[in-house]
Amino acid sequence: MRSGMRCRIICIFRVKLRKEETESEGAAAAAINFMNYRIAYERSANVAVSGLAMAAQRLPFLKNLTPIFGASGGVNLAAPLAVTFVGTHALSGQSVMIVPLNGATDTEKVTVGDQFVWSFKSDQHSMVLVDLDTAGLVEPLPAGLTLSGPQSGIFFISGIPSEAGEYTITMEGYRRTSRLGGTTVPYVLSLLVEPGASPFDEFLATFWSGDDLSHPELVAPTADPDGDGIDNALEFVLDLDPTKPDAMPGTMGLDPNDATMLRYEIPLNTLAGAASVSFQESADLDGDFGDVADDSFTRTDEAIVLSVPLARKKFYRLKVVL
Ligand SMILES: [Ca+2]
Ligand SMILES: [Ca+2]
Repeated sequence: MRSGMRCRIICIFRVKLRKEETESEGAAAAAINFMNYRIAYERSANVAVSGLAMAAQRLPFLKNLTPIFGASGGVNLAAPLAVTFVGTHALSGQSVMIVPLNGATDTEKVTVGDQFVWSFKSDQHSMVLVDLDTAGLVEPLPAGLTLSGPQSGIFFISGIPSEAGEYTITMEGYRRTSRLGGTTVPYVLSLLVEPGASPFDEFLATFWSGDDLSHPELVAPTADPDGDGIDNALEFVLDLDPTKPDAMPGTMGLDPNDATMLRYEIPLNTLAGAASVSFQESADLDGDFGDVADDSFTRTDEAIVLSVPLARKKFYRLKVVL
């Protein structure tokens, strides 16, 4: 019974191969090897005949499937799901494909803030339109990237990504703007956008390099290697030099519009916009500092300004959280 079943299946595929007239002898041999795997699986799992019909429809593509099976080896690769999910864009010869250019692949990586260009065309006709499958997402492209083209038949996904994440971009090209006929097989691009160095890290890298950047006593946010009492996080937010002693910057005086108010303005590093900056106050240096109310200071990209009623004695300090 077993040998009879096996023979019958192989015959089905030989007939199919001749009918299609698209595959070489090598492909026919590959098809038979592939079926041996399937038979091994089906004997153990008792899969119904419908599974064979599915495999038969896939026959023109077997030449492309076999390297994937060969890499997996053994009985495992006989699982029907492996057949179903082999990337359709990798199959050639039967359909119009989207083809990445300039050595690009379907798995790419870019860092936030870096320029990214991924160009592609179709392997047969010229595409005039490309749709991005949103797959339920509002925006299939990472923030900062756009789809453009065609320019001489070439489309581009390009720009400077601004948000880290893993993106699956499914695209489909059309020969006509009506989207009728001439459609490519969907192409799936997996794009990993890695977070870039933080502004604080970049700040440190302008003062130290190499191994120094891995020494916490030099580069930790709370370190104060120049001993000026201003830790590195503050040196960054105030745009000072963490390797040379600095005085605390800023101007203090009466508010020109209200002589009962104290005004203390401290310039800030415009690259530290993501850092939290606020004031704390205390009646003496021994007591606990408490947060100054939000409406008592104003922060912009360039400065933070404290505005509080004059007091006989009060201590303020700047609080920074990177
Ligand atoms: Ca310092
Ligand atoms: Ca300093």
